Amino acid sequence: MAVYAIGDVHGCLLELQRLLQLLRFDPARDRLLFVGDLVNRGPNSLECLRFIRSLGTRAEVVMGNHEVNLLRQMAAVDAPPVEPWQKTLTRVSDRDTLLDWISRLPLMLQDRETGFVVVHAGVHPSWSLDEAMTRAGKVMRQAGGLDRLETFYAPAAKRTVDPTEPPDPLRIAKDDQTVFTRIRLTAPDGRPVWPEEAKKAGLSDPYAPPPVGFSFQPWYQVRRWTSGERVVYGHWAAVGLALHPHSKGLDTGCVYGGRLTAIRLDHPDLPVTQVDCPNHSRTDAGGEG
Ligand SMILES: [Mn+2]
Repeated sequence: MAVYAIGDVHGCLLELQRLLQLLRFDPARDRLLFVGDLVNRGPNSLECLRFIRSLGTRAEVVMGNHEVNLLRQMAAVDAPPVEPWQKTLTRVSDRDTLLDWISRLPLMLQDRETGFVVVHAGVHPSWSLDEAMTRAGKVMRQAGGLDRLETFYAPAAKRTVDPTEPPDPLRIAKDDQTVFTRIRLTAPDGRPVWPEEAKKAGLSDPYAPPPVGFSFQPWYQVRRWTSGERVVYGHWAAVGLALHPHSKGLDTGCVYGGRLTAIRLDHPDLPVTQVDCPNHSRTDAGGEG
């Protein structure tokens, strides 16, 4: 019995299947936890969704920013699909089944057996893991389900925010979803810093790891970890494999010609397992992720 976490797949189905062979993954005995970004950029996004969903309870997935983008795309009726496979998705008979499944993917999982937390990009340094879990659940209650494409993901009408009004729960949920799926750099006080701000502050490549001593640092270095906290995440291919005592970063850039990585969460000190992905050569690894 083994529990594996697997990095960002991005439609690289063949590499995923090679990795599972290498692990001798047995769905009768083992479990898989995916850090999100199953789709986009790579060649087999639709097949990845179908395959991973077909594993039922043996595979758990958290939502990545590419799943969020996909749901937004599908909710915006006039917007042309950004990738050809999304056009196919709109026509296949399991469209609704797949979109409903994706919309219900949690932003955060707490794996009882291994004690690991799974998220796509990270956990806000100012949130305890309990608070993060509560926030993730609130987002899910607003955003989970095919019928929420219209209410949660469709582009909102522009309206002026009145600072005297209490914060809008929908706005909070969308912001929290962004934190779980996109956080990388934070200010010393834990506030997330998005690429535009990092660039203005002098970071020439706001997607690359910042130099030592720079005012903004990765969320996992800013966070004051409590003993026993362990988080596995993806999303930051430009940093690559990032194994620290409390945090394990698994995005090793499969779709950019890097590797697809698995780690055993029930034995996190064992060496990781990786497959090379020489057939992929996306060159925008430093981009949005
Ligand atoms: Mn990502």
